[in-house]
Amino acid sequence: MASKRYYLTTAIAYPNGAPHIGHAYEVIATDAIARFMRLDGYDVHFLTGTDEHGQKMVQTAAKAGLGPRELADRNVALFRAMDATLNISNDDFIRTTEPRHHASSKAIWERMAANGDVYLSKYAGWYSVRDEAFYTESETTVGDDKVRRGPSGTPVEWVEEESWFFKLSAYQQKLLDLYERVPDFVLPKERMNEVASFVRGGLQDLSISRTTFDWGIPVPGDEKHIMYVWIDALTNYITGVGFPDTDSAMFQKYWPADLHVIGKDILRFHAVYWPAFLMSAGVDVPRRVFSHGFLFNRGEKMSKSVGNVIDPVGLADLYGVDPLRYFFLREVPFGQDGSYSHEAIVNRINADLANDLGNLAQRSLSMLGKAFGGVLPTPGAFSDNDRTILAAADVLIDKAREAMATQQIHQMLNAVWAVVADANRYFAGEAPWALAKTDPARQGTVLYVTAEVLRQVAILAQPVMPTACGKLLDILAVPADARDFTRLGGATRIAPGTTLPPPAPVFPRWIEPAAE
Ligand code: ME8
Repeated sequence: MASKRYYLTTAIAYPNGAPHIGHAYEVIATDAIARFMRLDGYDVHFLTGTDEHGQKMVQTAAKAGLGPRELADRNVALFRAMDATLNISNDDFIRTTEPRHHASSKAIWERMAANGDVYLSKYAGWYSVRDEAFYTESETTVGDDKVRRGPSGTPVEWVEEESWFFKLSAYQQKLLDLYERVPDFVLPKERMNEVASFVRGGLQDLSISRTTFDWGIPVPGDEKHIMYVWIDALTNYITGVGFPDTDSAMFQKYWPADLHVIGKDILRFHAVYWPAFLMSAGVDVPRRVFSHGFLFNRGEKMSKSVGNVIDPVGLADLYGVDPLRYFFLREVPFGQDGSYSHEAIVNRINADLANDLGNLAQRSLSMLGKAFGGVLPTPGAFSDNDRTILAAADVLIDKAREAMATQQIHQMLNAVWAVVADANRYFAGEAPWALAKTDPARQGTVLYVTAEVLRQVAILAQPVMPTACGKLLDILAVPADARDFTRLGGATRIAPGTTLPPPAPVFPRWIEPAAE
């Protein structure tokens, strides 16, 4: 079914260094959304990759005594390794140095030029290499240190050279119309308002080529110019689905993209420039740009045992991949800034995972093992308490879909963990351990209801913790083909009579290593 397809992307990272925690956060969040949509029956295409051209790459490479290609190759290997470690389920990884991307960037340029939106002039103004962005004089300030900086605080340098320009000014009204027609084109909403007021303030034409270095994609018909890196970078999103072959099955199926996930520092490129380029090229605009916040280390020592680990692969090794994924997505409301620290991570691991979910699973399933030989009993008539907790589990899928429709991943997790808390209260209140002698049938019903709630929780938390929830579903003996979202909401229940394997702990506690 055509409507059940979903195309989502991360930003493509500059491979001028090793991946950092911000890169990990973005790809983890996008992966959770991709997995959620797949489990919800969508045919998903998930693209990530690297943005390899531009002056920043040239400068960083030169400092390291490398060519830009060599620097990219080294770091791309680290990005791919990080994605593998973090269990990222991307369908493709694009490098902007690939021939398919050069062809696609040339094609979008030619389409914009054919539409009359590209002209030759001279650029004289400020440029931040760190941001790869042009700034007007009024956007810059000179600090006490006499260094002139752009609005993001990065140093700018004076650039004066012949340049091709894009008629961005011609797109002001069309962009405002887009924002009005699609009010959630940018989320969170506050960010949409900021973008719209920026555009209402007027748009200047954009310099889109450089002549002072040659690490980039040559401008068609004027090869002494290379494209401004953002023209080529943004185009990766259509290259990834087969552009310029707009008749290809890939392009037909997946474009326009449903979601570009990016950080707040690059919103203007995605919400202003990118739709304008696409309109000019006669290509549909994406459906949504979600701008996430920034993550900050609270600055403390991350672990007594490993020292100051802050690289994402080190953190995953230390805390475990799924606990780390859970921590970021539960702790930081998606769209807002957040901070992370050893203490905060350990707190989530021990409170939410080991205590709330892990203990409930371990206690109820080992009781099932002892009292019923691991065979899930047929429940008796449900009591009001049984019906209440089952109903809470049954509405979770609706709540989760509602939260995820606007990428509120933390809300989805909040809803699931509220049911975990309810289930713990239910379990404590029903005291099934005390029923073993007095009313074994009732004990069986309580354990059955608990297992059913655990099943729904485990299915719903899979997008965030794929491996751990897979293990939990294994010990609940849920067949591999019965773990998608069609199995939620009370349509099916965990099958009585199933023999469960002996329970193994899925969410270990963090135990602080003894101080030396
Ligand atoms: O901007 N916390 O690449 P990049 C959260 N190549 N997210 C962060 C972050 C932090 N501390 N630091 C960076 C680029 N990010 C361009 C993108 S897309 C066509 C081109 C996010 O490697 C940042 O906001 O500097 C961006 O979404 C992504 O990491 C890559 O940043």
